Amino acid sequence: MTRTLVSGGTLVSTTGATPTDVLVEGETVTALLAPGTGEEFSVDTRIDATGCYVLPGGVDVHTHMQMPFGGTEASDTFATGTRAAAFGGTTTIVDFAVQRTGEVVEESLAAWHAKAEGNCAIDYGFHVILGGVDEDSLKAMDSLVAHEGISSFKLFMAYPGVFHSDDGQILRAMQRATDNGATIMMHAENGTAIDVLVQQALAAGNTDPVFHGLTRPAALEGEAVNRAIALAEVAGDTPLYVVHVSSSPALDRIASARSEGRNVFAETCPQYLCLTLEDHLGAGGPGSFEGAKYACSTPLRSKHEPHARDLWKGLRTDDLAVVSTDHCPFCFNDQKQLGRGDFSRIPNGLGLVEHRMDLVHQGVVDGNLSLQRWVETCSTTPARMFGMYPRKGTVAPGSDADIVIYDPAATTTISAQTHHMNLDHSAFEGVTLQGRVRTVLSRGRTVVDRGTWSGREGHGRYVRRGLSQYLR
Ligand code: DUC
Ligand code: ZN
Ligand code: ZN
Repeated sequence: MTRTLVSGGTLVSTTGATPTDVLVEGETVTALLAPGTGEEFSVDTRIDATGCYVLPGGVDVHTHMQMPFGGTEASDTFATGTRAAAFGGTTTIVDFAVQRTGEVVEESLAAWHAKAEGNCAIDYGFHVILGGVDEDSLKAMDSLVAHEGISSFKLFMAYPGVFHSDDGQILRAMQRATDNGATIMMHAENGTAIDVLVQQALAAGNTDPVFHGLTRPAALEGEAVNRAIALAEVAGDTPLYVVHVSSSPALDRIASARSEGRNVFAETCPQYLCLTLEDHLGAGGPGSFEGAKYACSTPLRSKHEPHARDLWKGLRTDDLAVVSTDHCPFCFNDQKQLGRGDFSRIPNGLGLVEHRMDLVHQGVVDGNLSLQRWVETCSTTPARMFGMYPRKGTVAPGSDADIVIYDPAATTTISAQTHHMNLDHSAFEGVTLQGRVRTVLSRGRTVVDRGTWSGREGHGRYVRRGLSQYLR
């Protein structure tokens, strides 16, 4: 069994930042050592982490690799997307297997396994999107929880005719989840009302990308979050996890449910912390299609309203527990063009799996978040929220040796020319951030070192997950 010693670094965890050496044997962390005391061990590899943070590999619990969506398919495969994730310090993803109305859930899941197996560079798990809630899919939830390591199901209050579930279907799925312990993940936007606004905007000749955001107002995110919280209460306090929270009204309702002690949890994504409706979705002004790069749902919010400030605050107070990416990349030169002349046809999604750790670290540098909270929101809590802790999300004896050595003194400049995602543009083109991923270990194997790839497709293994570890 190979032995690796990571020495000289500062181990950052949810509770502190302490000079610590880390001993790895095979795929597992076997000891945390006082600085310098590892010298007595005979090891195969020594990694000098002097001046660097040593942290648990990032856990991104919201990705869509090669997902068919919006008339096309997300441009990262499991191979390209997991490699890019590793370059950015993420060592586990949880992707969404999609069941559409009429499809057998187990068959949809098998199709996602077939896409991922043998192709992933890092470990991966699956949630299941239930596009069709009926007797069969409800039954399937039980067996996926019991036998397949799937403990979370995503429902959509948006996208009528595609993924949308009505309130009755949502209630039934929540009741089932109350019984089997699963978490319901909710895309909370009032899709029926949004569709009216979209049709009215198009009829008025408002076709630019910015109207994607203007027709999905924050009030309709807040309304949907409120309804989801009420339905989860009626279903017996079902564990509810609201995905891609983008706005103050949505966050307010989550905070108030949490203050009542409810099993309500939420994530946000870097795009909502860093990008805006005016500067990005509205880029180039009237007549420009540039903003299509930034069309995602929930949408980017106005810089003239306090959404981003409130989201950072929510991350500090734990009303937002997790930062994920909702990585769902579509190339500008062909895929995004589907929406030229009609914003409602722009494939929704941004490619960010590579940049989450750096972007949130910049929040630490800017004073928005503590160093410990960076690790907590990007690694430890997502692992616990989705039943992977302590195997993932911590550097501790017995945990998988998923380790990032991060140089806070170096910088990262983001560009489509240099990123590793299969994407012809970047939402953060030309942006320079403080901090840089130096070395990444996935289950004890060095996969990235100073920008050089030494990983392997197929190294990544499927992670069977347990129930959320946050329930009362
Ligand atoms: N939102 C996106 O922007 N893309 C994928 C699906 C979703 O809900
Ligand atoms: Zn969604
Ligand atoms: Zn998503």
